[in-house]
Amino acid sequence: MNGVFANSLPGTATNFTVVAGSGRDICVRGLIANCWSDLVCCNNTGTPPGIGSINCDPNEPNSEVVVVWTPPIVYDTVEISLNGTVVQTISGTASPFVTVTGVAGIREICVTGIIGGVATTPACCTVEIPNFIRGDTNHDGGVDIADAIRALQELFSGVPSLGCPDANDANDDGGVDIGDAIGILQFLFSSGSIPMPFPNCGPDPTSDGLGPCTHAACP
Ligand SMILES: [Ca+2]
Ligand SMILES: [Ca+2]
Repeated sequence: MNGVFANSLPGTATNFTVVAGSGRDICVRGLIANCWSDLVCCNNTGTPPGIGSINCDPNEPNSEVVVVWTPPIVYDTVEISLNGTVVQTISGTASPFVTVTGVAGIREICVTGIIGGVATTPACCTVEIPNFIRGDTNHDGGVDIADAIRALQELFSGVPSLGCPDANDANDDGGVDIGDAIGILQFLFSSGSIPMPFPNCGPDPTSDGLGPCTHAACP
């Protein structure tokens, strides 16, 4: 295969199986009375079997996702990509799981097997780890008086939320209420502070029951 000896079979053999898509020149010759026949070759261009199903388990406070898959064959290597960029490459004989770090926001993770230089169809999952600026109620990238006003409007004037309750939870107590508007005002005008990830975009370091988060300032 690809110019390298792979196997020797009895003269009565009529078939030999290689992994589909190994992409190599496969050549056969016969030996009789100490004389070799000419080589007869073909190119194995089939598509190797895909990686199968994968499971993605987000660890939200650490911005990590544990990815586990069940490879049907042993690949040469396995590539793990995050939003289309390969972030890890492991040996096909390594245990079929990795931890992908630095995941924040809505992201697609894909696992692709590579064998003989041919890539399988990737198996993908989509994970969502909240990525937001705490206290930035109006999603403009900073925290100022407009965020306190917006928080009050959402609570008392029917103004719709912009889709990230974690950002509205300015005091990080796991709920959205008047205390968050007060928290923003105390941060702006007295000695109050706003918990992480403020002032940056980031995940929520404390678990809570607040729903999904999409924050315009943290794509
Ligand atoms: Ca703001
Ligand atoms: Ca709160």
